[in-house]
Amino acid sequence: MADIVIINPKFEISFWGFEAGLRFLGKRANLPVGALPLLAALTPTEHRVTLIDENVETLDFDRCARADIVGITGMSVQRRRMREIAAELKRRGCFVVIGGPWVSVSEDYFGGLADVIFVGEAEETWPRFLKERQAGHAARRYEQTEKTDMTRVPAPRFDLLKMNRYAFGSVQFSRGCPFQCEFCDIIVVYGRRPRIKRPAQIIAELEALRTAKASLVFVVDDNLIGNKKEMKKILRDVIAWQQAKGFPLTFATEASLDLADDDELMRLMVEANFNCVFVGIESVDENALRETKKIQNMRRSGTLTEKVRRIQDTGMEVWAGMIVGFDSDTDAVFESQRRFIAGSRISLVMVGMLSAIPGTPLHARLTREGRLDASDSPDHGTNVLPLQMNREALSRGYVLLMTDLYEPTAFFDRVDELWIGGPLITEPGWRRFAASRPWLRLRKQARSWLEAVVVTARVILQLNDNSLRKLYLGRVIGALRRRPDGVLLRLYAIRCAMHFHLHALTRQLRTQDGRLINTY
Ligand code: B12
Ligand code: SF4
Repeated sequence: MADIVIINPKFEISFWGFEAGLRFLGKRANLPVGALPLLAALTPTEHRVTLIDENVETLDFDRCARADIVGITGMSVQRRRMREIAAELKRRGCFVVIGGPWVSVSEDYFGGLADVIFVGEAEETWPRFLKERQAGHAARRYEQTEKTDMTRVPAPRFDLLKMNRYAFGSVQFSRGCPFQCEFCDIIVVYGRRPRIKRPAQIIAELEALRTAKASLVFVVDDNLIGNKKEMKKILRDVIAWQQAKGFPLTFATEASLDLADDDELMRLMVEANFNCVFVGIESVDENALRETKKIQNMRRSGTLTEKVRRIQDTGMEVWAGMIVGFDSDTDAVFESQRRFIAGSRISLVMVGMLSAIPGTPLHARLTREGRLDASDSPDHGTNVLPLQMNREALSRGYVLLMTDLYEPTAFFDRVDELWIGGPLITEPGWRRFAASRPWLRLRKQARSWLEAVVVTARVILQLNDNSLRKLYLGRVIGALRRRPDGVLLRLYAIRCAMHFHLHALTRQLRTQDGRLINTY
């Protein structure tokens, strides 16, 4: 038997980390990373596993030093902390193994600090490593030859995490994405063939989340709709489960923009109670989309704005990813993105400077062209040397764009245009079901009102910026007057908390000279 500790290191501040807004939700992190509870479930029961998420609890190095194996996971925005932790563990004589999205694309990053590394998925290699180590002949590097068969993945051990400290629960329906965007490492590591769990696996995980009293759940798929036909079947099962249980969960996820071309798929998502979908739009310029092979976003069934509106009109909010710094971008890109977003009713938009993640076709091309900054902390926030702008102009334009987007009035005008001013209602799937069930309606509305009041009160009482406090309160009262609905008000109050994070993030971007956070 081995005593195993697996660590999720502290994240650096990032767009989706929501670090500055979490206290208003009474939470410490956005959601539990998928790897920790899954690795615990993959560990044979003869071993003892302890999970430590440094984002919600203290990392006790003395405890780690007593373990036989210490595992570390992490993505790009954790890589420096991963290295610090590994160094400290090595100083204490620990046996350190490292896996996850960062080491999978940057194998040499940890050098001698890792006794073993895991590249890519680990459903087969993790149990194999444990067996081989027990037998005294573990390798130094593991990589699966075949992609994981998702129909055999066990339910994650969320019971080993402090779930009440996270804002969202998490569940994974599928892995992989059929597209081939040039900058994307997801398809390099997880492949282009979407692989989906069986309905029974998914329903069991949803049931576990319900038992753990989660209400907001992020479906952590690379692209939920990679296989539309199969996903429709899954969604029908999720709808049946939601109806049988009284709609306990509200979902958010990530999907490609071709979602807008499939009415049935959008309808099924709405009926299953998906209320937000994060979409990589990247650019409004067809030349940039062509350059980066984002063909699914190119004009065929309408303009980008029309596609976004089609999704929004079903009752789902669109969150967007945008990129500046493509080869075809000139300094006009900032204004065109600003205009597009202002007219798109998208409140949450993550803009990043084009960055080349190791292992991607973009990284290979820019290496050939001699256009990469090899530093681990590039001076201007991205390792890409842009073609038609200098680096200062790119990072300056990026920071100004983010500042304009998260200027409080601009942000809340976008929120209001979507939810307050127009005919759209939040969670229409749940509402249709609850229409003939007054108790169900009442229960959810009461809970939502309470949460809306608590979050708003925290924002008002804990914020020490008077003008922001006034603005948030004014906006919430305005929303309350025009749409007195608990579910909508809860969403609105959460938007205040999210805005505060983005406001803090953009302020940090402005005041930081040299290294910019958040893009690479
Ligand atoms: C869902 C998701 C999110 C969600 C949830 C994030 C979270 N905290 O869990 C949201 C939308 C919030 C998000 C945010 C961000 N994300 Co994200 N996200 C994903 C996505 C699509 C799936 C992640 C997931 O849960 N997968 C399921 C789990 C089970 O898979 P896994 O972690 O890979 O684990 C498997 C193996 O890697 C391995 N393994 C992992 N760790 C370990 C450790 C050991 C010891 C071993 C043996 C094995 C092992 O075993 C597991 C089973 O096979 C990935 C893409 C991807 N497929 O990785 C991007 C991804 C991880 N995100 C990325 C980024 C950059 C971010 C942000 C920084 C973006 C931003 N600027 O805001 C933020 C960080 C926010 C934060 N603090 O959480 C990048 C990271 C790049 C990299 N290569 O490091 C990825 C790869 C996508 C991309 N290219 O853009 N993300
Ligand atoms: S659609 Fe998203 S996940 Fe798929 S290849 Fe493009 S960037 Fe990657």
